[in-house]
Amino acid sequence: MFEKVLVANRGEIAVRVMRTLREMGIGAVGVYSEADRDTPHVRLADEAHLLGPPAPAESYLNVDRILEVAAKSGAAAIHPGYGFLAENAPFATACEEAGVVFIGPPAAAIEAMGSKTRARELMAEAGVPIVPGTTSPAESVDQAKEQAAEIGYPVACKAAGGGGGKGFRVAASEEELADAFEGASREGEKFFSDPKVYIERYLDDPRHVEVQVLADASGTVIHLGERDCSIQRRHQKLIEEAPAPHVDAEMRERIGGIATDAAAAVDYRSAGTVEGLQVGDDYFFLEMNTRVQVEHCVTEMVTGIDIVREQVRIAAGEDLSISQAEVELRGHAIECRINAEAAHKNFAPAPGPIHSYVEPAGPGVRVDSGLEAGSEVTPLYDPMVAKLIVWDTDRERATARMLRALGEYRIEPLVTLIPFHRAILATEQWARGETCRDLLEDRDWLKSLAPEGTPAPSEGSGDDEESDDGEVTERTYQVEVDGRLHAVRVIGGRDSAPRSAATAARPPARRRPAAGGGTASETGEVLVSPLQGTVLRVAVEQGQEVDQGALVCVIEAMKMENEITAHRSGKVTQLNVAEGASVATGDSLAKIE
Ligand code: MV4
Repeated sequence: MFEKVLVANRGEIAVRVMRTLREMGIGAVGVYSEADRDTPHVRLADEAHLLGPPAPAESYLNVDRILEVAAKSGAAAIHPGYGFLAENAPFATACEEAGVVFIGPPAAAIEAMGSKTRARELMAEAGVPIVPGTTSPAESVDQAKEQAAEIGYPVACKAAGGGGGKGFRVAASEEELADAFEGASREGEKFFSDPKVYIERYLDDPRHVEVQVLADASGTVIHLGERDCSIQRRHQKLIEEAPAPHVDAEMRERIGGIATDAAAAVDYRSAGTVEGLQVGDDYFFLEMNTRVQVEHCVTEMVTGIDIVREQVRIAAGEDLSISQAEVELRGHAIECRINAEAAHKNFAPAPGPIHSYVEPAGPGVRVDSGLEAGSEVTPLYDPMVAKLIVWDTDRERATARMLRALGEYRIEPLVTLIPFHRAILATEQWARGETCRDLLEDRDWLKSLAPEGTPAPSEGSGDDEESDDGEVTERTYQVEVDGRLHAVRVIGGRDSAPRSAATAARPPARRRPAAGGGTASETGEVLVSPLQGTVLRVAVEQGQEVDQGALVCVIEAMKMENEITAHRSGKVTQLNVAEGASVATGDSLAKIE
C-alpha cells in the first residue's frame, strides 16, 4: 500500500479523500492555491504545499507544479478528486511517465469515454443500449436534418466533446434544427474546443439514473446499485438519492449488468459511473463519468462501502474488497448540494464570506464540507459549500430526516440552496418520486423562495436573470426576553447596507447561531431589538397597521444602518422608541398585536 498520497484538489472532496487516507494509515499530501491557505483541507493534510496563485490554471490545473510537489513530498500516488484534472487523459499519462500512480482509470478509458460519439459507438458494439441516434458526428446541418428525419422529432443535438449537458440543444421540428445544431456546436467549441455535434432522439421527461461501478486490475467489475439524480437545474444536479425510487430489483440487476458491460468494454479500472436515462422500463446509456462523483456518498450510505477506499486499493493493485454477491442495499439515502446560489434569482451564484457556520448532526446525518466560519466562497471555484447526506430506513423517513437536518444548518450570512431544498422536499411531487421538472421551471415558485423581507425585484429591469438587485442577507440573533430565549432573524435589504461599502467589508461582529430549529423565530407580540445602537429613524406611528416585513425603525450600530422590520402583521399598540434614542439588545421596540 502507498505510504503517501497527494490529493490534487480542494474543498469538500479533498477533505473527503483525506479522511479515508487517514483511516487507511496513508499520509495525505495537500496542495493549495494562494486563496486557500487557511482552509480545512489544508489543515487536515499531513503536509501541505503551495501550488501558486488562485486562478485554477496556475494552481489546481498546473500539472508540472503538481508533479513537482509529488516528487518533492515522496507521494507515490495522486488522487484527483472530481473536476480539475480528474478526467484529463494527458494528466493520467503524465503521472504514469513521472512514476506516480494516478488513482483513477487508465488514460485510454478516460479518452474513450471523453468522446461521446466514440463512447456511443463502443457501447453499441458491446450490446449496451444507447439513446437512439447516430454514433458519429454530423458533417453538416443538411446531413443532421436527414439524420433527424430518420430518428424522428423531437431530437437532441449534443456536442461530441461534451457531457454533463454542456452543448445540449433540443429541436422540436426541422425548422428548429439549424439553430439547435449550431448552438450545440458553438458551445462544444467554447467548452471543449470541439465543434462536432451528433443527433439523438429527445426523450420527454426521462429520469437520470446512474450506476456506480468498481473495477479492479484483475478484471473484476461489480456495480453498487444506482442513484437517481433527476433533480437538476441547467444540468447541475441538486438532489440525488439511492436507491432510485422507480427502479425495482429486476431492473437494478438489468441496469447493473448494462453498467458493468459498459465498463468492461473500455477495460475500465477504479470507480466510475455509467449515466443513463430511464423512461418506464427502458434504460439508455448516456455517458460514463470516469471519476469519483460528487454524489458517490448516497451509494456509500446504502452499501456501507467506502468508494474512495476501493479506489485507493485498486490503484495499489489490490483486488476489490467485496464481491457482487456481497453488495447489499439497505435503507435509503438522500444528498442535497449546499451551493452558494440564489434559487430565487434563477440560481445565480452568490459567493461571499461565512461568518457563522453550524453543521447539522445526529442520527443518520453526514456532512461533507470544505468550509467553516471565517471561510469565503470565492467566485473562482465551485459554489458548492458542502454536501448534506442523510440515511434512514426508507425514503419517507430519509426525507423527514433531511428536512430536520436542513433546519439545523446555519451558514450566515451566505445565500445558499437550503431554502430551495426545504421547499422541494416538502412537495407532493417529491413525495411521489417525480422529477419535479415543473417546479424547477416555474419562475414564480422559485421566486417565492426568496428570504422573507426581500425587496421585490425592481420593475422595468426586463428579464431578472442574474439581476443585481442588491444583496439580501439574513442573520439570526439570540435574544432573551423575560427569561425565554428567542431566535430573531434579521433581514438586511439593499437599503440597510452602507451604499458605498461592499457587503464583504462588514465586520463579523455578534453573529450567533440560532438557538434551535428553523421555526423558532416567533417572539409573540413584542418586537425586540436584535442589537445595541442608536435609533436613526422611526418609520411607524402608534396605532398604525403594519404588514409583516414592513420597516419599523432603523438602528445604527457599528456605523451600519440596520433595518428592523415587523416580525408579524398587526397594529402597533405600543411604540417604545424615538429618533436619537439608545437601545440595548433585547429591548422591546414595539408591540404589534
Ligand atoms: C437528454 C434528455 C432527453 N433526451 N438526452 C443530458 C445531461 C444531463 N445532465 C441531462 N441530460 C438530458 N439528456 C436525450 N436524448 C434530457 C436530459 C435532461 C434531464 C434528464 C433527466 C433528468 C433531468 C434532466 C434535466 C435536463 C435535461
